[in-house]
Amino acid sequence: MNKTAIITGVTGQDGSYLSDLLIDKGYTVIGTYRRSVSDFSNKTQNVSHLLDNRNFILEEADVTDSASLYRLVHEYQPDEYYNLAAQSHVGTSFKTPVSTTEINLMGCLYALEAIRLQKPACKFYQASTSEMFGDNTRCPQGIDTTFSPVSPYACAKLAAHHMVGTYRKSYGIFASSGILFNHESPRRGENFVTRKITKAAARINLGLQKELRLGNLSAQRDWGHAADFVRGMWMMLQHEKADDFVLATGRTNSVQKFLEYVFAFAGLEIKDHVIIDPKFYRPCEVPKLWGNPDKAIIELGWSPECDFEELAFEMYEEDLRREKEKLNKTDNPDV
Ligand code: NAP
Ligand code: F7E
Repeated sequence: MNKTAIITGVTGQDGSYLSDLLIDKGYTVIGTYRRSVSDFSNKTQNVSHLLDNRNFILEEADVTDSASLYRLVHEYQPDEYYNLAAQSHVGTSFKTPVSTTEINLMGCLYALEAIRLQKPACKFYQASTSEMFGDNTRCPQGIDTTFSPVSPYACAKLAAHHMVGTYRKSYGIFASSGILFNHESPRRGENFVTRKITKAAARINLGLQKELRLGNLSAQRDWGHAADFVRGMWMMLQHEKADDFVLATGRTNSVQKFLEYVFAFAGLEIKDHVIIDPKFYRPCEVPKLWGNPDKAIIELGWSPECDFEELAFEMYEEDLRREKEKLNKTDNPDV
Protein backbone atom coordinates (compact mmCIF):
# COMPACT_ATOMS: atom_id res chain seq x y z
CA MET A 1 0.00 0.00 0.00
CA ASN A 2 1.28 3.49 -0.79
CA LYS A 3 2.49 5.49 2.17
CA THR A 4 1.39 8.97 3.17
CA ALA A 5 3.88 11.49 4.52
CA ILE A 6 3.35 14.94 5.98
CA ILE A 7 6.19 17.40 5.28
CA THR A 8 6.04 20.72 7.11
CA GLY A 9 7.99 23.54 5.46
CA VAL A 10 7.55 21.92 2.04
CA THR A 11 8.23 25.17 0.18
CA GLY A 12 11.74 25.38 1.66
CA GLN A 13 14.88 23.84 0.21
CA ASP A 14 14.74 20.46 1.96
CA GLY A 15 10.97 20.10 1.81
CA SER A 16 11.05 20.38 -1.97
CA TYR A 17 13.85 17.83 -2.46
CA LEU A 18 12.24 15.44 0.03
CA SER A 19 8.92 15.71 -1.84
CA ASP A 20 10.68 14.80 -5.09
CA LEU A 21 12.23 11.76 -3.43
CA LEU A 22 9.06 10.50 -1.73
CA ILE A 23 6.84 11.00 -4.76
CA ASP A 24 9.38 9.07 -6.78
CA LYS A 25 9.01 6.26 -4.24
CA GLY A 26 5.22 6.21 -4.62
CA TYR A 27 4.25 8.20 -1.52
CA THR A 28 1.41 10.65 -1.27
CA VAL A 29 2.94 13.84 0.12
CA ILE A 30 0.95 16.30 2.20
CA GLY A 31 3.10 19.41 2.13
CA THR A 32 2.35 22.35 4.38
CA TYR A 33 2.91 26.00 3.65
CA ARG A 34 1.86 29.12 5.50
CA ARG A 35 0.00 32.00 3.99
CA SER A 36 1.78 35.29 3.38
CA VAL A 37 1.11 38.43 1.41
CA SER A 38 3.75 37.55 -1.16
CA ASP A 39 2.23 35.97 -4.22
CA PHE A 40 1.60 32.21 -4.26
CA SER A 41 3.83 31.41 -7.25
CA ASN A 42 6.78 33.11 -5.61
CA LYS A 43 6.20 31.25 -2.36
CA THR A 44 5.84 27.86 -4.03
CA GLN A 45 8.60 28.14 -6.64
CA ASN A 46 10.64 25.25 -5.17
CA VAL A 47 7.66 22.91 -5.63
CA SER A 48 6.17 24.49 -8.76
CA HIS A 49 6.99 21.32 -10.74
CA LEU A 50 4.84 19.27 -8.31
CA LEU A 51 1.73 21.42 -8.13
CA ASP A 52 -0.12 19.38 -10.79
CA ASN A 53 0.97 16.02 -9.42
CA ARG A 54 -2.00 14.19 -7.89
CA ASN A 55 0.27 12.63 -5.26
CA PHE A 56 1.27 16.05 -3.99
CA ILE A 57 -1.26 17.89 -1.80
CA LEU A 58 -0.56 21.37 -0.51
CA GLU A 59 -2.20 22.21 2.82
CA GLU A 60 -2.17 25.51 4.64
CA ALA A 61 -0.80 25.19 8.18
CA ASP A 62 1.33 27.06 10.66
CA VAL A 63 3.42 24.94 13.02
CA THR A 64 2.84 27.41 15.87
CA ASP A 65 -0.89 26.73 15.51
CA SER A 66 -1.28 23.36 17.23
CA ALA A 67 -4.83 22.98 15.90
CA SER A 68 -3.60 23.01 12.30
CA LEU A 69 -1.21 20.13 13.01
CA TYR A 70 -3.86 18.14 14.90
CA ARG A 71 -6.21 18.60 11.99
CA LEU A 72 -3.66 17.33 9.47
CA VAL A 73 -2.70 14.25 11.47
CA HIS A 74 -6.36 13.48 12.15
CA GLU A 75 -7.40 13.92 8.52
CA TYR A 76 -4.53 12.17 6.75
CA GLN A 77 -3.43 9.55 9.34
CA PRO A 78 0.16 9.74 7.98
CA ASP A 79 2.72 6.93 8.05
CA GLU A 80 5.60 9.42 8.30
CA TYR A 81 5.87 13.02 9.46
CA TYR A 82 8.92 15.16 8.56
CA ASN A 83 9.16 18.30 10.70
CA LEU A 84 11.20 20.58 8.45
CA ALA A 85 9.40 23.89 9.06
CA ALA A 86 11.63 26.36 10.86
CA GLN A 87 12.85 29.89 11.13
CA SER A 88 16.11 28.54 9.78
CA HIS A 89 18.32 31.63 9.54
CA VAL A 90 20.79 31.80 12.43
CA GLY A 91 21.47 35.54 12.06
CA THR A 92 17.74 36.34 12.03
CA SER A 93 17.23 34.32 15.21
CA PHE A 94 19.14 37.01 17.16
CA LYS A 95 16.60 39.58 15.93
CA THR A 96 13.49 37.42 16.41
CA PRO A 97 14.40 35.09 19.29
CA VAL A 98 10.86 34.58 20.59
CA SER A 99 9.16 33.69 17.32
CA THR A 100 12.18 31.57 16.35
CA THR A 101 11.74 29.59 19.57
CA GLU A 102 7.98 29.28 19.09
CA ILE A 103 8.44 27.87 15.60
CA ASN A 104 11.53 25.75 16.15
CA LEU A 105 10.61 24.31 19.56
CA MET A 106 6.83 24.47 19.91
CA GLY A 107 6.30 23.45 16.28
CA CYS A 108 8.10 20.21 17.11
CA LEU A 109 6.25 19.64 20.39
CA TYR A 110 2.81 20.23 18.88
CA ALA A 111 3.58 17.70 16.14
CA LEU A 112 4.75 15.10 18.65
CA GLU A 113 1.57 15.59 20.69
CA ALA A 114 -0.62 15.36 17.58
CA ILE A 115 1.07 12.05 16.73
CA ARG A 116 0.95 10.70 20.30
CA LEU A 117 -2.76 11.42 20.63
CA GLN A 118 -3.98 10.57 17.14
CA LYS A 119 -1.59 8.30 15.26
CA PRO A 120 1.10 6.90 17.60
CA ALA A 121 2.35 4.51 14.89
CA CYS A 122 3.37 7.45 12.68
CA LYS A 123 7.16 7.75 12.34
CA PHE A 124 8.55 11.22 13.07
CA TYR A 125 11.64 12.97 11.70
CA GLN A 126 13.03 16.07 13.41
CA ALA A 127 15.35 18.48 11.57
CA SER A 128 18.08 18.89 14.18
CA THR A 129 21.24 20.78 13.30
CA SER A 130 25.01 20.96 13.63
CA GLU A 131 24.43 24.48 15.03
CA MET A 132 23.72 22.66 18.31
CA PHE A 133 27.51 22.01 18.57
CA GLY A 134 27.93 25.78 18.54
CA ASP A 135 31.30 26.93 19.86
CA ASN A 136 32.52 23.42 20.68
CA THR A 137 35.22 23.22 18.02
CA ARG A 138 36.43 19.73 18.98
CA CYS A 139 36.46 18.23 15.48
CA PRO A 140 35.12 16.31 13.73
CA GLN A 141 31.80 16.66 15.56
CA GLY A 142 29.87 13.40 15.80
CA ILE A 143 27.01 11.77 17.61
CA ASP A 144 28.87 11.88 20.98
CA THR A 145 30.15 15.48 20.76
CA THR A 146 28.95 17.81 23.53
CA PHE A 147 26.36 20.40 22.46
CA SER A 148 27.20 24.06 23.11
CA PRO A 149 24.62 26.23 21.29
CA VAL A 150 25.37 29.94 20.84
CA SER A 151 22.27 31.36 19.12
CA PRO A 152 18.53 31.46 19.82
CA TYR A 153 18.14 29.26 16.72
CA ALA A 154 20.42 26.57 18.11
CA CYS A 155 19.00 26.76 21.65
CA ALA A 156 15.45 26.20 20.36
CA LYS A 157 16.61 23.36 18.10
CA LEU A 158 18.47 21.71 20.98
CA ALA A 159 15.38 21.86 23.22
CA ALA A 160 13.34 20.30 20.38
CA HIS A 161 16.05 17.65 19.93
CA HIS A 162 15.73 16.65 23.60
CA MET A 163 11.93 16.67 23.28
CA VAL A 164 12.18 14.12 20.47
CA GLY A 165 14.36 11.84 22.62
CA THR A 166 11.89 12.25 25.48
CA TYR A 167 8.89 11.20 23.36
CA ARG A 168 10.86 8.24 22.03
CA LYS A 169 11.77 7.03 25.53
CA SER A 170 8.53 7.93 27.30
CA TYR A 171 5.90 6.88 24.78
CA GLY A 172 7.76 4.54 22.42
CA ILE A 173 7.10 6.82 19.45
CA PHE A 174 9.35 6.15 16.45
CA ALA A 175 10.91 9.61 16.58
CA SER A 176 14.37 10.22 15.07
CA SER A 177 16.51 13.33 14.88
CA GLY A 178 18.91 14.01 12.05
CA ILE A 179 21.75 16.26 13.17
CA LEU A 180 22.47 17.72 9.76
CA PHE A 181 25.49 19.80 8.82
CA ASN A 182 25.03 22.58 6.24
CA HIS A 183 23.52 21.44 2.98
CA GLU A 184 22.92 23.67 0.00
CA SER A 185 21.59 23.59 -3.55
CA PRO A 186 20.22 25.89 -6.25
CA ARG A 187 16.99 25.90 -4.17
CA ARG A 188 18.77 27.37 -1.13
CA GLY A 189 17.29 30.58 0.30
CA GLU A 190 19.02 33.68 -1.08
CA ASN A 191 20.14 35.02 2.31
CA PHE A 192 22.32 32.04 3.18
CA VAL A 193 25.96 32.68 2.39
CA THR A 194 26.49 30.10 -0.39
CA ARG A 195 23.49 31.19 -2.44
CA LYS A 196 24.19 34.85 -1.74
CA ILE A 197 27.66 34.33 -3.26
CA THR A 198 26.59 32.27 -6.29
CA LYS A 199 23.75 34.63 -7.16
CA ALA A 200 25.94 37.72 -6.77
CA ALA A 201 28.73 36.18 -8.88
CA ALA A 202 26.25 35.40 -11.66
CA ARG A 203 24.81 38.92 -11.57
CA ILE A 204 28.23 40.60 -11.46
CA ASN A 205 29.29 38.46 -14.40
CA LEU A 206 26.27 39.73 -16.39
CA GLY A 207 26.84 43.34 -15.38
CA LEU A 208 23.68 43.44 -13.22
CA GLN A 209 25.44 44.09 -9.89
CA LYS A 210 28.78 45.60 -8.87
CA GLU A 211 29.48 44.64 -5.28
CA LEU A 212 28.86 41.83 -2.81
CA ARG A 213 28.71 42.64 0.92
CA LEU A 214 29.60 39.80 3.27
CA GLY A 215 30.39 39.23 6.96
CA ASN A 216 32.83 36.76 8.52
CA LEU A 217 34.76 34.92 5.81
CA SER A 218 36.83 32.79 8.19
CA ALA A 219 33.91 30.67 9.46
CA GLN A 220 34.25 27.05 8.39
CA ARG A 221 31.38 24.78 7.38
CA ASP A 222 30.90 21.18 6.29
CA TRP A 223 28.83 21.81 3.16
CA GLY A 224 26.95 19.04 1.33
CA HIS A 225 24.13 18.83 -1.23
CA ALA A 226 20.51 18.94 -0.01
CA ALA A 227 19.46 16.10 -2.35
CA ASP A 228 21.92 13.76 -0.60
CA PHE A 229 20.78 14.86 2.84
CA VAL A 230 17.02 14.36 2.31
CA ARG A 231 17.81 10.80 1.22
CA GLY A 232 19.43 10.35 4.64
CA MET A 233 16.27 11.69 6.36
CA TRP A 234 14.15 9.08 4.61
CA MET A 235 16.67 6.30 5.43
CA MET A 236 16.43 7.21 9.14
CA LEU A 237 12.69 6.50 9.10
CA GLN A 238 13.21 3.17 7.30
CA HIS A 239 15.78 2.02 9.90
CA GLU A 240 14.80 -0.80 12.27
CA LYS A 241 14.72 1.53 15.29
CA ALA A 242 14.35 5.22 15.97
CA ASP A 243 17.63 6.95 16.81
CA ASP A 244 19.74 10.08 16.26
CA PHE A 245 22.17 10.34 13.35
CA VAL A 246 24.70 12.88 12.08
CA LEU A 247 24.72 13.62 8.34
CA ALA A 248 27.79 15.43 7.02
CA THR A 249 30.35 15.14 4.23
CA GLY A 250 33.35 14.84 6.57
CA ARG A 251 35.10 17.81 4.91
CA THR A 252 35.25 21.41 6.01
CA ASN A 253 35.89 24.61 4.06
CA SER A 254 35.83 28.32 4.92
CA VAL A 255 33.41 30.89 3.52
CA GLN A 256 36.52 32.47 1.93
CA LYS A 257 37.23 29.20 0.11
CA PHE A 258 33.66 28.96 -1.22
CA LEU A 259 33.93 32.55 -2.40
CA GLU A 260 37.26 31.86 -4.15
CA TYR A 261 35.86 28.83 -5.96
CA VAL A 262 32.79 30.62 -7.21
CA PHE A 263 34.61 33.76 -8.27
CA ALA A 264 37.14 31.62 -10.13
CA PHE A 265 34.28 29.91 -12.07
CA ALA A 266 32.88 33.35 -12.84
CA GLY A 267 36.26 34.79 -13.88
CA LEU A 268 35.98 37.54 -11.24
CA GLU A 269 38.51 39.11 -8.84
CA ILE A 270 37.35 39.12 -5.19
CA LYS A 271 39.16 42.40 -4.46
CA ASP A 272 37.22 44.20 -7.18
CA HIS A 273 33.78 43.32 -5.82
CA VAL A 274 33.66 42.00 -2.24
CA ILE A 275 33.19 44.38 0.69
CA ILE A 276 33.29 43.22 4.30
CA ASP A 277 30.29 44.70 6.08
CA PRO A 278 29.95 44.45 9.90
CA LYS A 279 26.18 44.31 9.42
CA PHE A 280 26.55 40.65 8.44
CA TYR A 281 28.52 39.65 11.53
CA ARG A 282 26.59 37.82 14.25
CA PRO A 283 26.64 38.62 17.99
CA CYS A 284 28.17 35.17 18.46
CA GLU A 285 29.69 33.02 15.73
CA VAL A 286 29.98 29.26 15.26
CA PRO A 287 33.61 29.20 14.14
CA LYS A 288 34.07 25.69 12.81
CA LEU A 289 31.75 22.86 11.79
CA TRP A 290 33.20 19.63 10.52
CA GLY A 291 31.03 16.54 10.87
CA ASN A 292 31.63 12.86 11.44
CA PRO A 293 28.86 10.86 9.64
CA ASP A 294 30.30 7.40 10.50
CA LYS A 295 27.21 6.18 12.35
CA ALA A 296 24.93 6.99 9.40
CA ILE A 297 27.38 5.38 6.97
CA ILE A 298 27.65 2.17 9.01
CA GLU A 299 24.09 1.76 10.30
CA LEU A 300 22.04 3.30 7.49
CA GLY A 301 24.34 2.71 4.52
CA TRP A 302 24.07 6.44 3.72
CA SER A 303 26.81 8.40 1.98
CA PRO A 304 26.92 11.78 0.26
CA GLU A 305 27.44 11.74 -3.51
CA CYS A 306 28.03 15.40 -4.38
CA ASP A 307 31.26 17.07 -3.28
CA PHE A 308 32.02 20.67 -2.35
CA GLU A 309 33.41 21.70 -5.75
CA GLU A 310 30.50 20.15 -7.70
CA LEU A 311 28.02 21.81 -5.34
CA ALA A 312 29.53 25.28 -5.76
CA PHE A 313 29.63 24.84 -9.54
CA GLU A 314 26.03 23.59 -9.80
CA MET A 315 24.76 26.52 -7.73
CA TYR A 316 26.69 29.09 -9.75
CA GLU A 317 25.65 27.61 -13.10
CA GLU A 318 21.98 27.53 -12.11
CA ASP A 319 22.06 31.13 -10.87
CA LEU A 320 23.72 32.20 -14.12
CA ARG A 321 21.04 30.37 -16.13
CA ARG A 322 18.21 31.97 -14.11
CA GLU A 323 19.66 35.48 -14.38
CA LYS A 324 20.09 35.09 -18.15
CA GLU A 325 16.51 33.82 -18.44
CA LYS A 326 15.24 36.88 -16.53
CA LEU A 327 17.26 39.14 -18.80
CA ASN A 328 15.82 37.47 -21.90
CA LYS A 329 12.29 37.92 -20.56
CA THR A 330 12.94 41.63 -19.98
CA ASP A 331 14.33 42.00 -23.50
CA ASN A 332 11.41 40.05 -25.04
CA PRO A 333 8.38 40.71 -22.83
CA ASP A 334 6.12 38.70 -25.16
CA VAL A 335 8.12 35.48 -24.80
P1 NAP B 1 14.20 26.70 4.63
O1 NAP B 1 14.53 26.64 3.18
O2 NAP B 1 14.37 27.97 5.37
O3 NAP B 1 12.68 26.20 4.79
C1 NAP B 1 11.98 26.35 5.98
C2 NAP B 1 10.50 26.20 5.69
O4 NAP B 1 9.77 26.35 6.92
C3 NAP B 1 9.93 27.26 4.73
O5 NAP B 1 9.05 26.61 3.83
C4 NAP B 1 9.16 28.18 5.65
O6 NAP B 1 8.08 28.81 5.01
C5 NAP B 1 8.64 27.18 6.67
N1 NAP B 1 8.17 27.81 7.90
C6 NAP B 1 8.81 28.75 8.65
N2 NAP B 1 8.04 29.08 9.71
C7 NAP B 1 6.91 28.34 9.63
C8 NAP B 1 5.73 28.23 10.41
N3 NAP B 1 5.56 28.97 11.54
N4 NAP B 1 4.76 27.37 10.03
C9 NAP B 1 4.90 26.65 8.91
N5 NAP B 1 5.98 26.69 8.11
C10 NAP B 1 6.98 27.53 8.47
O7 NAP B 1 15.03 25.58 5.44
P2 NAP B 1 15.78 24.27 4.88
O8 NAP B 1 17.16 24.63 4.53
O9 NAP B 1 14.91 23.59 3.91
O10 NAP B 1 15.88 23.41 6.22
C11 NAP B 1 14.86 22.48 6.58
C12 NAP B 1 14.97 22.20 8.06
O11 NAP B 1 16.26 21.66 8.37
C13 NAP B 1 14.83 23.40 8.96
O12 NAP B 1 14.17 22.97 10.13
C14 NAP B 1 16.26 23.80 9.29
O13 NAP B 1 16.30 24.49 10.51
C15 NAP B 1 16.91 22.45 9.35
N6 NAP B 1 18.32 22.40 9.00
C16 NAP B 1 18.76 22.91 7.82
C17 NAP B 1 20.09 22.78 7.48
C18 NAP B 1 20.62 23.31 6.18
O14 NAP B 1 21.85 23.45 6.04
N7 NAP B 1 19.78 23.58 5.20
C19 NAP B 1 20.98 22.13 8.35
C20 NAP B 1 20.48 21.60 9.53
C21 NAP B 1 19.15 21.71 9.84
P3 NAP B 1 8.01 30.42 4.81
O15 NAP B 1 8.46 30.64 3.40
O16 NAP B 1 6.57 30.71 5.03
O17 NAP B 1 8.91 31.04 5.81
O1 F7E C 1 26.13 31.18 7.29
C1 F7E C 1 28.97 33.45 7.47
C2 F7E C 1 28.09 33.31 8.69
O2 F7E C 1 23.72 31.77 7.06
C3 F7E C 1 27.29 30.41 7.12
C4 F7E C 1 21.27 27.08 8.23
O3 F7E C 1 20.77 26.22 7.24
O4 F7E C 1 23.28 25.80 8.47
C5 F7E C 1 22.79 27.10 8.18
O5 F7E C 1 23.25 28.04 9.13
C6 F7E C 1 28.49 31.19 7.62
C7 F7E C 1 28.29 31.82 8.99
O6 F7E C 1 24.42 29.36 7.40
C8 F7E C 1 27.62 36.15 5.48
O7 F7E C 1 28.51 34.18 9.74
C9 F7E C 1 29.57 35.54 6.20
O8 F7E C 1 29.46 31.65 9.74
O9 F7E C 1 24.85 30.42 5.25
P1 F7E C 1 24.72 30.73 6.67
P2 F7E C 1 24.59 28.88 8.91
O10 F7E C 1 24.55 30.01 9.86
O11 F7E C 1 25.77 27.98 8.97
C10 F7E C 1 22.92 25.28 9.76
C11 F7E C 1 23.50 23.89 9.89
C12 F7E C 1 21.47 25.37 10.03
O12 F7E C 1 20.90 24.54 10.75
C13 F7E C 1 20.77 26.61 9.60
O13 F7E C 1 19.37 26.41 9.50
O14 F7E C 1 28.71 32.28 6.73
N1 F7E C 1 28.68 34.62 6.64
N2 F7E C 1 28.95 36.49 5.49
C14 F7E C 1 27.46 34.98 6.20
N3 F7E C 1 26.26 34.38 6.34
C15 F7E C 1 25.19 34.96 5.74
N4 F7E C 1 23.97 34.37 5.84
N5 F7E C 1 25.31 36.14 5.03
C16 F7E C 1 26.49 36.77 4.86
O15 F7E C 1 26.58 37.82 4.23
